[in-house]
Amino acid sequence: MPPLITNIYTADPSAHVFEGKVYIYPSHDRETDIQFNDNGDQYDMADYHVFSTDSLDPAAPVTDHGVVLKTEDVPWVSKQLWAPDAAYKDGKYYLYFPARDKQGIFRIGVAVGDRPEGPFQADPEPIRGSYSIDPATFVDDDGQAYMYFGGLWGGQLQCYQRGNDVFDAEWQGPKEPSGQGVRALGPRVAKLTDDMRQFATEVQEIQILAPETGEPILADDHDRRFFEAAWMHKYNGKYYFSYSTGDTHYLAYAVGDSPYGPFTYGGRILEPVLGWTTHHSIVEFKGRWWLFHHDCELSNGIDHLRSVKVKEIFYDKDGKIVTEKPE
Ligand code: FUB
Repeated sequence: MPPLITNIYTADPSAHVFEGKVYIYPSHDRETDIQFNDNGDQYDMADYHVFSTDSLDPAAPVTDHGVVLKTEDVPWVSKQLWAPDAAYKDGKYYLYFPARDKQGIFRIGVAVGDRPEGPFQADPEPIRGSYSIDPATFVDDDGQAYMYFGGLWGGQLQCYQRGNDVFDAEWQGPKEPSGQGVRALGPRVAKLTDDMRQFATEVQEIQILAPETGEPILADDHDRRFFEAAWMHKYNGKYYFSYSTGDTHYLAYAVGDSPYGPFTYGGRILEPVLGWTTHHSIVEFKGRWWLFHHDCELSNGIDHLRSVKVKEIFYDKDGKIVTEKPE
């Protein structure tokens, strides 16, 4: 399947339907001399573009709205504008983005605009109490917004084992708690304030449960444990939390009855693609469901030069996500 966007390298697509069109908020990958490492230093992105399309037909044009935010626009950022997301509420559009602050610690920022394609004006400080990477915002049917976030290794989630917002530099780099019976670190969630610019509640850890035991998935269950790339969508009244398993390169999902979980592991949405990372979003458009993701086929396998793709997904009669249309 060819990439959706070919004029620049793009990754980590967060897709939303705004004003009847699909808007895509991806990372903008760029060339670098930084060598591949497990800390992700080679993902050295410096700005964001926004894309939109009227149709997900493979032949339909995709508009690049150009640069909507860059490192120099955000006073607290030092480098690495990683996977963003966007949200709409009460007439405003919000662009959420993780980046390293001047101390090298990942925080999550917000920028506000009047249009889905920007421009966006960044708040001068990151969201208070934010940390790690990969923000995914979900606005529930009652209008309450939630932010899911977190990512291991270079994403620094393992640095917060002493409680929220206490950064432990000892755990920096490609390592995470392990050992027999050790629970996997969970993604995080917090409600957002009505103005969408701060956390309204304490950050909570989310539990992903193994269906066979009803217990939290363990840290050495690499095929199913959370690594990064959180996404939330709702289908038939159920909350679907989906994520990347990181070093095993799957996209997986888990289902729950509340935006806070717990979520019970449901299966895989995408098998490994070309490239180390895998990241995604799921959105309904014109009555069909779509998985946006990325791979490295366009760059012939260069890990930090990725391209956004899209494919249709389906639900079976039990609400399981399937990649082929059920009979
Ligand atoms: O694009 C940089 C990082 O790679 C993202 O934040 C992760 O989800 C992974 O895709």
